[in-house]
Amino acid sequence: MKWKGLLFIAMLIATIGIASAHFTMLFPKGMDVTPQDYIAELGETKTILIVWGHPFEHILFDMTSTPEVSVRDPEGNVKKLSPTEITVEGKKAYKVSLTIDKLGDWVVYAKYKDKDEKLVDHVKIIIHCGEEAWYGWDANVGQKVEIMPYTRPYGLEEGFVFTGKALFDGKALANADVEVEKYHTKDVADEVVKKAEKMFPYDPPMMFTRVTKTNSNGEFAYTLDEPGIWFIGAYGPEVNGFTQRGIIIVPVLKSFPPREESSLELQSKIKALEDEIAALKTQKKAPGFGLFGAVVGLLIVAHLIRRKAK
Ligand SMILES: [Cu+2]
Repeated sequence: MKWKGLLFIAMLIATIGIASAHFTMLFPKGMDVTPQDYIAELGETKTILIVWGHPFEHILFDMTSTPEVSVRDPEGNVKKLSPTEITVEGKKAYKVSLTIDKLGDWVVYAKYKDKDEKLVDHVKIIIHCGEEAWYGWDANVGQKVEIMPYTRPYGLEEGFVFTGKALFDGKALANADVEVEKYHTKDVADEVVKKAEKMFPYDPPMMFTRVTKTNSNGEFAYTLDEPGIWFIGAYGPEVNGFTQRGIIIVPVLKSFPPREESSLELQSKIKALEDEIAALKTQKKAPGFGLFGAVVGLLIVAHLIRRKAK
C-alpha cells in the first residue's frame, strides 16, 4: 500500500515533468488558427483570442489577470483595446476585436502577468493587410522585453530561418535564452506528444520547446521547419520577482510552390505501372522479365514518393 502511494506520487511528478513552456497566445480566429488568419482584408474586423498555456501540447490554463492590449496601426497611431473575459476549452481567457481599416501592418501587442508562473509576457503579433503594403512589421512598440523581427514575419515558408533581436528596456538583451515552440491543434498535439514520449522517453519536452540564445548584440536565428504558428520567446531579467519575457508569434506557410504537383506526377506513374502489372497477370504465359521490371519500377517510385513526403 505504502509503496503504491509512493509510486503514484513518482508517476505524478513524472507527468508534471512532461511539460513545455507556458506562452501567452494571440490567435486572430479560434483555436483552429492557421497562418492565413494573420492576413486581413481591408475593412475586416478581427477578433483575437488571448489564451495561456502550452502551445505544442495544446494545454490551456486559466489566466490569472486581465491582459493589457494595444494596437499600432500602419501609420504609427496607438490605441488601447478592451479585452473581454471569455471561456476557451473550459479555461479563463480573453478576446479583443479591431477593424483593419488601413493598408499595411498592424502590430497587436499584449502584456500579461501570470501570478502562478511569476512571469510577465510581452507578446506581439503582426496582422498584414494589402498587396505590397509591407510597412509597420518592424515597428518598435516599446515593450519591456521586445523582439524586433529582422525577418518580415509574413510570407514565410516552412524551412525559412527567422532572425531577430531581443531588447530589454530598449537595449540589446545579450546572452538570453530564446524558446521556440510550435502550436498544435488538439488532435495533432495528442498524436505528436505521444510519439515524442515513445521516441524520446528520456526527455520528450526537448522536442516540444527548442532553445537558442541571443548573442552579445541580442540577436538570434532559428529555422522554422514546419508550417504552422510559431512562438518565439526571449527571457529577460526579473522585475519585482516577475521574469520579463518578450514573445513574437510567427505564422509559417506550407512550402511554396506546393509539393503535391510532383507527387501527383509520381502517382500517375505508379498507376501506369500497376496497369502494366495487371495486364501481364491476365496473360496466361509466364510473365518473365516484364512483371519483374514492373515490380522493381513500382518499388523505386514508391521509395521516391516516401522521400518526397519527408
Ligand atoms: Cu509551461
